[in-house]
Amino acid sequence: MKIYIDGKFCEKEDAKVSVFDHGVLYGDGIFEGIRAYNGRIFRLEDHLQRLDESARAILLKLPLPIKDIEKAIIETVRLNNLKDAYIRLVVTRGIGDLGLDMRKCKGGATLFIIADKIELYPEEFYEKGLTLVTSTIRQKGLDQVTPGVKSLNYLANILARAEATAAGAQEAILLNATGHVSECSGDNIFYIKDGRIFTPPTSAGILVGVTRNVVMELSHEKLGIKVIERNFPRYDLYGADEVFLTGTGAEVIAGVKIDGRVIGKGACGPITKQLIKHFREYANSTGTPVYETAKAK
Ligand code: PXG
Repeated sequence: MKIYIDGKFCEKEDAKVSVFDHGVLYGDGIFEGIRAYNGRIFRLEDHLQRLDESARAILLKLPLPIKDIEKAIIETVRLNNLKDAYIRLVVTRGIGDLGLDMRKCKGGATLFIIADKIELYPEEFYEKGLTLVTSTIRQKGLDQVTPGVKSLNYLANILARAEATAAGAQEAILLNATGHVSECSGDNIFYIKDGRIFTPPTSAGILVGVTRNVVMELSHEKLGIKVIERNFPRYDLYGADEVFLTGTGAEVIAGVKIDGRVIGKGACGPITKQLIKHFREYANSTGTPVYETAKAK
């Protein structure tokens, strides 16, 4: 496996960052999780735009222009000979001293890119759906570093996921400070009631997922259903006809049991099934080509 790190490619064993890197010392950095389908990188521009916005939000100067980061991503996938891939891009503050002062990271940000085979939920989960629990951990408020910044501070999400695992579930729902549903530890959340589709708005404290946006577009274009963004309590999920999650890793997947309550008929429902189908068709027919020079968009 070839890893990109600060302008060079090296073997996995040699891909190392310093113990003085503020990404390691403080979680001071940002990342993106991106997928490639069939030799094309899915919604690469959207991920790069979010990366750029996250960098601005944390006063981080990206080590390369976005166009060059794009080239480095494509090259990483190409060198690893991958058609379907999970790409992790990380930008840390770089090497500093033991203090908090970002000005001490004089060498500038460190950028690394890993492209690996994807690990999916087994196909049966897409038919049977996932079990979810509400986490005891609250979503960060908008007055903190907003959840919209994809920062290297994922401890709350990791601990929420651990609660799900301990409860025999696959994902955890995070409520925000007002008790409204925000998102899951690594996915956005939607519910369907009487043919209408709802999802929490940005103001609920969410990462604005690339998959979330694609599903909102597909729902409108393919099903004629305009997704409604609104705040709701978890009780609306308990009474929903269908619940589904979206994320780069999970794609579109149903949630069929929440805090012990069975949702709808307890399996992936008809509208979620349609969205899974449309998402897969779309994902396999779009994206930035890795192995051709011609731009297919
Ligand atoms: N919310 C959070 C908190 C996320 O981390 C999403 C929503 C979905 O966003 P995208 O752009 O992917 O549709 C994410 C991203 C994993 C894993 O291993 C998942 C994410 C990040 C890191 C790891 O499942 N999801």
